[in-house]
Amino acid sequence: MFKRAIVRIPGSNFADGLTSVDLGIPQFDEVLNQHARYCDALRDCGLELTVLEPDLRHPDSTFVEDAAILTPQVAIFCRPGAPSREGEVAAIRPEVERFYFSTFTIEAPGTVDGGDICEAGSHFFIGISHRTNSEGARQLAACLNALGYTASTIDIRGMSSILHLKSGISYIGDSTLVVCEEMAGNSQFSPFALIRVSVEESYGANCVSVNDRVLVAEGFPKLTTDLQARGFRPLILDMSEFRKMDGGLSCLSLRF
Ligand code: CIR
Repeated sequence: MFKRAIVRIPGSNFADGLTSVDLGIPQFDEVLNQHARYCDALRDCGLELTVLEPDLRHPDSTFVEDAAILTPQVAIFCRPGAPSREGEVAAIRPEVERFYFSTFTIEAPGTVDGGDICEAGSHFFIGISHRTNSEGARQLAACLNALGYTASTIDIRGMSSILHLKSGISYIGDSTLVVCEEMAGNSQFSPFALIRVSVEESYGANCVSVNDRVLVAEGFPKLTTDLQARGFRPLILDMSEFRKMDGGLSCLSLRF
């Protein structure tokens, strides 16, 4: 069970962040509304939130998930692969250290974005992407192994529709992975039950299990029905403005 989450309110320069999609410019009022509803949803799931002020030095800093990986024992600080995001780690470090005595930091030349890291019980999938490199994956796997977890890598660099590993897969508990079609054939997923997300609903594959609910983006009825059929309880949130900046549900919080 998660007890807490850290989020950061989007800054007024949110639209200056990185994006690879052509879905228009985010409307800032609506960005704030959607973020507020996301925070309310986490509270409804029983979490106590630490809400950080906007950080105008880093337009992408509302995507807090990319700066750290929180395990029950240790907080791992990432080294984001995009130069414009590197400073986000120093900014969030003291906020995370309020809750963690034990930390580990990915060092150069390693790069790791938290969005590439999918915890699935005692195993971690590490995406090798245009943000997370092999050296970062090696350092992270060594840290996780020392904590008693197993880890393996998945190369997503050839998948043009996916920025981060977790854009395409989510672990939602009960040995179940939600997986986009492009990744569903990966033999590493064979120990898991799969909920496959059709190409049309592929953005929905980034969902988040929070205690007894699964946060799911609005507009993906087939995925929502499939989750319900397997006994999960979807909580639907409008993510249209974050999607314009390549963001998904998981990126907006650090849950622990
Ligand atoms: C970026 O390109 O870094 C941000 N605009 C979006 C980051 C989304 N994070 C995530 O999927 N974990």
